[in-house]
Amino acid sequence: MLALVPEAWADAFTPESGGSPNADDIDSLYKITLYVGILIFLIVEGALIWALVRHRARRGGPEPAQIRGNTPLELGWTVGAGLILVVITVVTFVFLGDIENPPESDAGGLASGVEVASIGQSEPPGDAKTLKIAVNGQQYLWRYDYPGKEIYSYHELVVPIKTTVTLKITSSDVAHSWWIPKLGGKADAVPGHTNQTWFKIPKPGLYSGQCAELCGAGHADMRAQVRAVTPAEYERFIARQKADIRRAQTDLAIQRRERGGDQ
Ligand SMILES: [Cu+2]
Repeated sequence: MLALVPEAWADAFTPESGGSPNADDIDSLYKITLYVGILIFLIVEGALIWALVRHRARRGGPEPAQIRGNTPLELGWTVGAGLILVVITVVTFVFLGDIENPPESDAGGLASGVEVASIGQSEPPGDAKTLKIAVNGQQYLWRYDYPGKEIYSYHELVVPIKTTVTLKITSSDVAHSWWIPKLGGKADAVPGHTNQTWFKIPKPGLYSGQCAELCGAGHADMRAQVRAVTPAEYERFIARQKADIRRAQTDLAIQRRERGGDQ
């Protein structure tokens, strides 16, 4: 019954993709290597089975030729395997740049120049036009700090579509791992160290994932969610979140004063 759940299959034999260009590139790279592997497997196993059948011992048949070593053949498959390795290495490096380096946001995304400044974010040169979110893993939840003063959320990260979002990932207790399969590779969240990853989501949607590093008794509950919305909805979310946090702080201050100030 567990195997019948569609989610259990995800993309069965290949990485999930479709939420972000880097996830698509990882998926393509994986498939290229997988298909080369399948082709070689079929050739090797095919030749083996063919030889077993063709040259099997027959009752009363002649003694088969006893062959030891074949220099051209041995050189051939050594050089052949080397060449395949070189090709896979070159193809990997062709993809690697696009997987690692965050691209610019698309037209219609949030972080395109002026808007970035308006949400209180200063851009270091050479690192322009991405929305930076600080991700913090904690037993057993994820906290997201958005650009601007004291705007954060837990569990669900809300981001604008068509916008390159770079994540600075760390942890405040033990090692966790950030992973939303459809949005790209996983990144470890390690105390005292910051890892970076990115995604750019083309259309509104909900993407879910799960902490991918056994981090304690509540690890199974340490899920994560990314909600992609239009830039306008994102701005509204930020404004609402800001107001909610401020109201909670004011309420707390009032409560403290009513109880006598020192509690
Ligand atoms: Cu965990």
